[in-house]
Amino acid sequence: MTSNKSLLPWVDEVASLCQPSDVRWCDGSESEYDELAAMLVANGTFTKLNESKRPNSYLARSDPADVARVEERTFICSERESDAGPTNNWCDPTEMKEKLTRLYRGSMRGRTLYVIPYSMGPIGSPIGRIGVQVTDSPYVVCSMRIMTRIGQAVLDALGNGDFVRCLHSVGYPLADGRKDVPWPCDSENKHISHFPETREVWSYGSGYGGNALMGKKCFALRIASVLARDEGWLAEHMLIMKITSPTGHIKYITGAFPSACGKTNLAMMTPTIPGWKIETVGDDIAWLRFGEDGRLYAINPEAGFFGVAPGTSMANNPNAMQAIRSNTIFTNCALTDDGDVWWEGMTDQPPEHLIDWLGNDWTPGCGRPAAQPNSRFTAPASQCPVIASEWEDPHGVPISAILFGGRRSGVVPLVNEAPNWRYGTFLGSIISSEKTAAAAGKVGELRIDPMAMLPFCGYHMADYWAHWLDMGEKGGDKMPRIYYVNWFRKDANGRPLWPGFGQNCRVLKWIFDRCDGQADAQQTPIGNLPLPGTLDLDGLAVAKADEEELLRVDTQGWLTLVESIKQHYARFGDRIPPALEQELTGLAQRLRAATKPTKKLGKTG
Ligand code: GTP
Ligand code: SPV
Ligand code: MN
Repeated sequence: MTSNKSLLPWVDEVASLCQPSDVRWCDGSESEYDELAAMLVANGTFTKLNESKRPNSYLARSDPADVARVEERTFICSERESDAGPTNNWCDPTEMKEKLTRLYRGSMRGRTLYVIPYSMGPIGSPIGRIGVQVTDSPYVVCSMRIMTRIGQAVLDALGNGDFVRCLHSVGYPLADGRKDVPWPCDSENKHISHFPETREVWSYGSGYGGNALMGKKCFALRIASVLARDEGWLAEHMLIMKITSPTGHIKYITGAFPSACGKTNLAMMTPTIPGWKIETVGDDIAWLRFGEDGRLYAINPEAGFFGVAPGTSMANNPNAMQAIRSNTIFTNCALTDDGDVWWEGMTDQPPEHLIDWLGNDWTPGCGRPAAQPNSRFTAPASQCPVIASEWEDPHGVPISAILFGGRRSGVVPLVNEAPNWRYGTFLGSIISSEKTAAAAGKVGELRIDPMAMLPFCGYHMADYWAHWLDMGEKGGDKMPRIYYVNWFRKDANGRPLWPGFGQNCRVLKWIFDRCDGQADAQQTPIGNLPLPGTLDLDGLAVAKADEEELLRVDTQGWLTLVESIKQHYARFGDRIPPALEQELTGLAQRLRAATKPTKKLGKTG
């Protein structure tokens, strides 16, 4: 099994603390998956979907108190509080471990402890990393088998090497005759705790998504961002896509958008301009490193999609719909009378009857959503019809451009190019977005979510920006170009101005051409915008006035934004990199002088 000198003692230690009735090492085989899935069906966690409609697929309904990531229960327990910074919840690591040790004591009684060795990135990739998750949730085992690469091959690759220790318990022991429930959790006592110095994650009380699938946000972002800082690379909340132009030229682009703001949809979109091709490398997380040629290369550390279900349809994301046709776990979606799944936006007309995500009868017009707004599908990336052939290249793909984006009904234009890495880093540091159902809390509230990493950066946010600037210094003119995009701008009456989804390729085409010095731009106080008429809107019914509004620099809106950025930056005190302060001052000055006419740039300007 394993000869790793620290793995066996660690598993023994966890077992003696959590007191499971059994310990099982996961081999990652299909038969193991089938056995666990059958057990989950018997226990009521899974409903097997109609085999002829959705082969080898299941629907899980969670506890209504466990439906999303819990940011207020997420902690960065660095030794020094100042290393966690003002955007993270901090707790002294010794104190947190004492507290969690009390919660973990006996927390797996009556259950099996599963040991999941997993690889983030292709097994053996020089950029990849290994983690071991110990969990008492078979739902998590099944999900991890889709989302990561698990099993004996990982132990073989690990040898006696280092791994990230991830301890997870749903916190629902079956002691003293207590009966199991379909979705065990301890929602009152959830803790998602990270120990960056010792590369550990201790998660307790939740079985859902990023709280429980440790490879995702806990390891691949919070712990990995610390590794990346220490080792000179980047761990980012980014999709990775491959774009092929009609002349056969290829570029790879990454994009950071906050949770539920369009990464999965952009990564596998069907472009509407003839001759262009989009393929998927990753839909949520990117690890980026300098290659031998000095360029930045990205790998997708994951092996599956944990995608937002509502809004996904054959009309706007056929590739996702095909990726989830089989071998998929659905969580908190609605169940149709013929044993399939449904969610808001899947079809124009809802079915006449459903079982909603809470297990109740549902009919159209009843006033309740049938699927939970953060309901999700868990599907193998290999099933995506437009998965790029190089998606598992252990060396990654070279990146030409990085997009930042958010959900903003106003102020932020459709696309804006940073003239250089430093200003691009500044734009990343100020992206703001309306909150979504991906995290517990109020939806729609505007918040600044730097680099879409607010809930995922494992250290001080200002140090993280300094690291970005430092990477730019190292990479020089080989760094990707940076763009700030917004698919969600509305007019004064709340009408969306931009159709989004496959039509976003029009913006991607402009970016692609800009990278080659083939598209015109105009310099504005906030950055380089498409010169009117340069965005290819052929065949698209966007009114001239709407196009102007999409590309309008809302000077007043930006001046107000500058004030909120000042407050945002003030939170970081003197740890804020001076370069970003200078970019902010420069932006404010240009906005104040904005009454002057704009300057036309040539194709390479
Ligand atoms: P996480 O997995 O939480 O990180 O989300 P994500 O960034 O991958 O977002 P995703 O692509 O799943 O989209 C979230 C929601 O936004 C879905 O309901 C989509 O239908 C919707 N959406 C995605 N792209 C667009 C777009 O271009 N325009 C509009 N209007 N909605 C979009
Ligand atoms: C996100 O919230 O950004 C997600 C879902 O991708 S979760 O895995 O729950 O973090
Ligand atoms: Mn995400």
